[in-house]
Amino acid sequence: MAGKPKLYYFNGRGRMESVRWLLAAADVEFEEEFSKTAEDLQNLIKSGKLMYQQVPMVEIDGMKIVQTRAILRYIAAKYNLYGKDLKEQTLIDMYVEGMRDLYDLIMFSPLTLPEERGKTISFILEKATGRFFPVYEKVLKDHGKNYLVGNQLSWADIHLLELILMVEECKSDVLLAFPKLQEFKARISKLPRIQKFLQPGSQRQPPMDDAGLEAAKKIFKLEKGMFYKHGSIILAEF
Ligand code: GTS
Repeated sequence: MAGKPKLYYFNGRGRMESVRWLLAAADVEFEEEFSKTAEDLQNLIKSGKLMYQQVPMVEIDGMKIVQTRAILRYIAAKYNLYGKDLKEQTLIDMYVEGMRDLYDLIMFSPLTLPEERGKTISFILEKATGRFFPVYEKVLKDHGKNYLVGNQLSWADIHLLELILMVEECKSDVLLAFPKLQEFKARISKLPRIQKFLQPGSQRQPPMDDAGLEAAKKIFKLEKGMFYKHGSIILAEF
């Protein structure tokens, strides 16, 4: 029997968190190796395991998969969370890619310059409530089903719940005007595997705090000053 998948990243959410969510939803146990210092990452690079000298990387089924979306797509397909045909897969891709646009804004927001932080949060909330959440609210309302695609749990549902919880960390009542998303959140959160992952002690990571941010800056050598500017420019150097 194949061993557990092994995840290589730093000890934080970042790009790997969605992989953790998807594996948990698929009820797959996994191991993690954290790069805790720049030296750890350099050693991993020297080992030749990272195709682009970047993490995330996941060892699974004899492969060393890099590129977050490739990792997620493989896991989704392998564990039957990627629709039943090409049309459903494309719909799942369309939903997930939209979610990732918003997700990336949130993921990079801790790198915002302190004086831009308020603007960044407003920008995230504006995009969440004005652009992305209305799409998923309408999908659920129009087809009246429990899941976004094909009336069965998919990667899109898992990613949407993860995203909703992240946006709620910015503003706890952000779903106020989205009754279908409120129901969706309650429903998906109650699925036993998800419920387990949401409980303390799971491999779910907490939001980035100042210590985590400082560690990540050192590991990825961001200390020279690459900072995110409220969504319009990905990284602005100063
Ligand atoms: N497109 C890649 C993916 O989606 O996996 C980007 C990976 C990436 O940029 N990884 C960063 C890295 O390894 C770490 S993080 O941004 O995910 O925190 N950076 C080191 C480097 O030298 O690029």
